[in-house]
Amino acid sequence: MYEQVSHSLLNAILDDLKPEIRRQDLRHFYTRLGANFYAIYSLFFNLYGHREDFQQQMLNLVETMAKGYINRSSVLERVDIEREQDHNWFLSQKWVGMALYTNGFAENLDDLADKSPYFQELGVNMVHIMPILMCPTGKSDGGYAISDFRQIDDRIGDLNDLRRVAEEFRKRDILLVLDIVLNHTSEEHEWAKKALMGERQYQDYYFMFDNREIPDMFEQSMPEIFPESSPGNFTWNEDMQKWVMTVFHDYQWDLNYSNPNVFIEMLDIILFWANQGVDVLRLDAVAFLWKKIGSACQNERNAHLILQLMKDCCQVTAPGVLFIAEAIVAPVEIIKYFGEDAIIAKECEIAYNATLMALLWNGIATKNAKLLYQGVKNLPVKLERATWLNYVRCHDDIGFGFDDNDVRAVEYEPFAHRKFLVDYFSGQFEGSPARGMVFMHNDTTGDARISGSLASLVGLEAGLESGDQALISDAINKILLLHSLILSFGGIPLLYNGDALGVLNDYSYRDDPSKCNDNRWIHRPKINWERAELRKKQGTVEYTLFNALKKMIAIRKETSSFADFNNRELLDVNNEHLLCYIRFNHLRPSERVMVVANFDANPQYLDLEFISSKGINIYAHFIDLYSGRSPAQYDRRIVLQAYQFYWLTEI
Ligand code: OTU
Repeated sequence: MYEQVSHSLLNAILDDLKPEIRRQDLRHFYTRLGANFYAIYSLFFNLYGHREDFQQQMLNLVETMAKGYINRSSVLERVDIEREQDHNWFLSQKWVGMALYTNGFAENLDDLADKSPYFQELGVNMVHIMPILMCPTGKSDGGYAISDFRQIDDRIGDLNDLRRVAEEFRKRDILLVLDIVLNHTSEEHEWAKKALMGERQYQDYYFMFDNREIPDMFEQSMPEIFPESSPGNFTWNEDMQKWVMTVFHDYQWDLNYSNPNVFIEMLDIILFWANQGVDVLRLDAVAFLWKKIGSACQNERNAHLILQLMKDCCQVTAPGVLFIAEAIVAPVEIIKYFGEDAIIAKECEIAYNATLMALLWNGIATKNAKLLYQGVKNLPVKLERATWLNYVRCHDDIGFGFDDNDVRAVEYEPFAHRKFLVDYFSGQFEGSPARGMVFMHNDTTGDARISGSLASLVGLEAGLESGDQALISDAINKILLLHSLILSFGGIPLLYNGDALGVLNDYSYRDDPSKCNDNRWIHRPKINWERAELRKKQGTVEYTLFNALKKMIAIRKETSSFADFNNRELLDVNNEHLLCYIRFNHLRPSERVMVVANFDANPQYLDLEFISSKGINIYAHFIDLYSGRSPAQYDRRIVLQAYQFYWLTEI
């Protein structure tokens, strides 16, 4: 958009650019800068316009983008242009993701590059390598307490190794996803160290207070994230004689985005990683980016403005790079991380579907899909060019963050129901086969979350231990059921390292002093590759799971109705044990797949007559895409066994 105030500023900035920047061929850069400049200027002004150095900061911002562009390789620039031309590329059903820790999946980055055939074997073509940057030993929060944003942890490798991974992935058409931990640094980061030395400029990168007055005001409305291991949101620093804001662990210092220097530094880091060949950046803990007294300090409007500004700037330098919002917050809040535009996502193109994840787990515990149905029905409609990351498990705990109104609508009492879920997954509920652990019980609020691997949470561990074949087979079916939904729901499915092999809880963290206070390590496994070979041996659990998922993934990729173009219709099927939706091809709506999943431990019927009003031809002949067979049918009802799913097409 052309607007005179901002454009005269743009002209002034272009005149002031450093000579080495001016000498470059910046044609594409200028076109995009011109297109986005009004938005960038407005957002930057909104956040920092009150400052005397605003114009200088604006110049710094443009120079940061220009430097980033100059450092972008021609290969990556080509990718940018290809993706500009095919701008819906990431909405295709062809993408299937997996999240892993480098040293959990392989020995190091080099070994990970060597192991990339495994991804192809399973069909995974988007790999989220969890944080690999420098962290202090012991105080690392699993990589999320970074002491140097540009250096790779030397136990894992170096930048050359990462480039090799990126190249290997690009050759195989696998997307590389890396984290950007925006919200905080380790207390050992250079900025924190300078702040510790008393440098005012760096103290202003964080939130620091001489006494409890302001911290106490903040605390009145801020929840606690790690109440057991890191209660409160501030930590007293003896050396500085100051209270430092530490929302997560006491060694993770929150960055202060009301300081434009922080914004520009972090943008520079984003562009640095974009230029290493990263396709997608997972922006960690984005809900927390803006702190305001009197609020929960999550989902603040300015947090959204910061993300919009980051997107606009990144589009100028590296438009092919996508953002994933990791905002594990209430359903109505998550949706806002796609942006505020009336139609098109202009914040993060992808967001974790934490709501679906929690609802799926609820379905497993209750053997019932009524809350799942209610929650999916009330999922706000996404913007165009925005997509979900659908997952069952990840490296974090499971929080039961669904909407209380939905919980009440299906006649559960929210507090008691969440207590039931925690009891169920920690195996304390009578008859529960789950082997999870309670994570971060909050004595004041009674809240708690759950840790545990997928396989252990659905009863595989208990089944293998007792040799109970029925339990083992139920666990396998539950794992497949959950994946059948994340693979067909609409969005990018994200598998978690080990889940395709049925990896159980790993209790070894208890013996490691740096991990024993954080039971999330129970589900951050080290893959035993000898055992993983069992995926090739018929009759093993590994074989059954791996090959079933491999097949599901292959079918997903062939099924254009599974692409994500707001093309899902949820069906009320008059049976609360079943979740059922239709996915249709957005260009050819008659081409469709009816997905139905039975959460119950008993067989259930899908009554075709009941849904005939939805345009389903009850006399049609159905074929299940997954098994290739017609489903068992009885009196115009389709029969589903315990924990069975179908992907049905009509022929
Ligand atoms: C994220 O977590 C990471 O995924 C965690 O591994 C980190 O510990 C945390 O940030 C701090 O960097 O912030 O927006 O257990 O679900 O903290 C959601 C709680 C987050 C996590 C939550 C999450």
